Amino acid sequence: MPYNNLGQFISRLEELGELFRVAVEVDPALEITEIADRMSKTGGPALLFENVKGSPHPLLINAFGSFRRMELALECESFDEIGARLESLIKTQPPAGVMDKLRMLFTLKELAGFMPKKIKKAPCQERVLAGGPMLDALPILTCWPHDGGPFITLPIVITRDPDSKTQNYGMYRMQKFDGLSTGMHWQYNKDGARHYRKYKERGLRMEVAVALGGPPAVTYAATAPLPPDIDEMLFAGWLRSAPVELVKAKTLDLMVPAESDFVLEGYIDPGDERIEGPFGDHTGFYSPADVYPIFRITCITSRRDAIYPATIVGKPPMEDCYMAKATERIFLPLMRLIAPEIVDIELPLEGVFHNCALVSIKKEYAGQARKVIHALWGMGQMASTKFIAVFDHDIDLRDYSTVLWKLLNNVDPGRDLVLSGGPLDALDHSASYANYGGKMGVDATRKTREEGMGRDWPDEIRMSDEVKKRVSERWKEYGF
Ligand SMILES: Cc1cc2nc3c(=O)[nH]c(=O)nc-3n(C[C@H](O)[C@H](O)[C@H](O)COP(=O)(O)O)c2cc1C
Ligand SMILES: [Mn+2]
Repeated sequence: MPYNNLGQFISRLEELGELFRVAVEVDPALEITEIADRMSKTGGPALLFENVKGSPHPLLINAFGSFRRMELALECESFDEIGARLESLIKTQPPAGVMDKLRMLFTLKELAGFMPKKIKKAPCQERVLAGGPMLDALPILTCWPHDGGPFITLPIVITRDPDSKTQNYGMYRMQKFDGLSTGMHWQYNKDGARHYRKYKERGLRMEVAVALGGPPAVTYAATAPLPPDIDEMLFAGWLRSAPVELVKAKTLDLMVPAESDFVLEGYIDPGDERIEGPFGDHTGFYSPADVYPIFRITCITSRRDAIYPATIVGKPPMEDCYMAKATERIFLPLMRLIAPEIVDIELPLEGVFHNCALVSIKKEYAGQARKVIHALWGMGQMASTKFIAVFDHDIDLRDYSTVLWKLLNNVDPGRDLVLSGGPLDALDHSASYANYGGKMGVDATRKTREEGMGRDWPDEIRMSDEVKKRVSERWKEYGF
């Protein structure tokens, strides 16, 4: 049974011993971060803080913070199981060009049952707050000592494309400026930012709704790197095998997830921007202050029993790592649509997802590793990847010792590097300029003559099965 709301997910976590309630008063400024960070680093449970200083609302954190809890959130045994479902969905389609396939994928009749359902009366509107410093009631965390202020860290930001009229749901952190306004940190390559640029160019006010909480699949879907104009709520419905219920926002022409815990309603005026940050980010460094739009709040609706969801990011591993690992597995079939030779992909946590991709391929012709490197540098959010290393298919990318062994032994830097430049992730601090800098691809596959290898590639050492078997059988006899 899919979870209809956050409360049901919390009950399930509690049943399975995956949640701990903290009854004593805790400070949302830094104290919760230190507690949650210790839990993240030691494989601890989700935490429900029932008594957060200055707020009547309980705060949930680390609910997605392990493979097990992320699997529970998506109601699967493994993320690969969802990847396989997506793969079989792709295969149900008639042959077509890659882009047609991608577009058609989300209009298939197999998905018709998972289309969002509009309802009239919704739990997220049981209470309505309008006027006064509305945000002050929420237990918004100040995460790290040098942060620019408190930040809403698990928001589902809802905007509408003024041309296609489709809604986007993206997770972008929001700095609380005062009781009525926040920053809106959508990076240049995200759908929310794309929408905002259109409103700004046309001098139009942009309606924005922000949902907090609700079913875990809805929260996860806002983090998923879906192609533009593909509805995250249809994706969430498909993930949980039940449609997401939406209700019209009280004061906006936007639909919001009906089971949300809170919904902030408001707008962004064209060019109404200010400095946001710094923020202790998921790279393990502070991302610098920069100019972003200001979200002005006109009303907040909520459930009667609303729980405030939060996360903290910082040096990996943190809660967001498990959300991103789910994405790595679920989206592998989509990457194969564009580069079918890809066998596997591993985004090491230390590379914080945008800095490093390890890829294995079934290599069949000269230059194929380079082809895959260039394909990934042109593919959605993968386009901002800084380092890509490509290996032959017979390697386990999660066996980092073997990965390093191949990388260090198979590569001639004079021949096997692809040095390039292009857009980088907004959080890369090593580049000379924001969002743009150098990139490196490494071909760590076996090289052929056509690829400039002037000698025969050596065979890898492997003992014969017959001798291995004989030694295993005689092992006791040796007397070790
Ligand atoms: C906890 C968390 C915080 C995030 N914060 C931001 C952020 O502040 N800005 C941003 O552009 N992306 C952020 N992301 C990544 C986006 O949610 C992700 O790229 C998503 O695909 C964006 O949706 P979109 O493709 O519809 O724009 C965050 C992800 C997580 C899990
Ligand atoms: Mn999107």
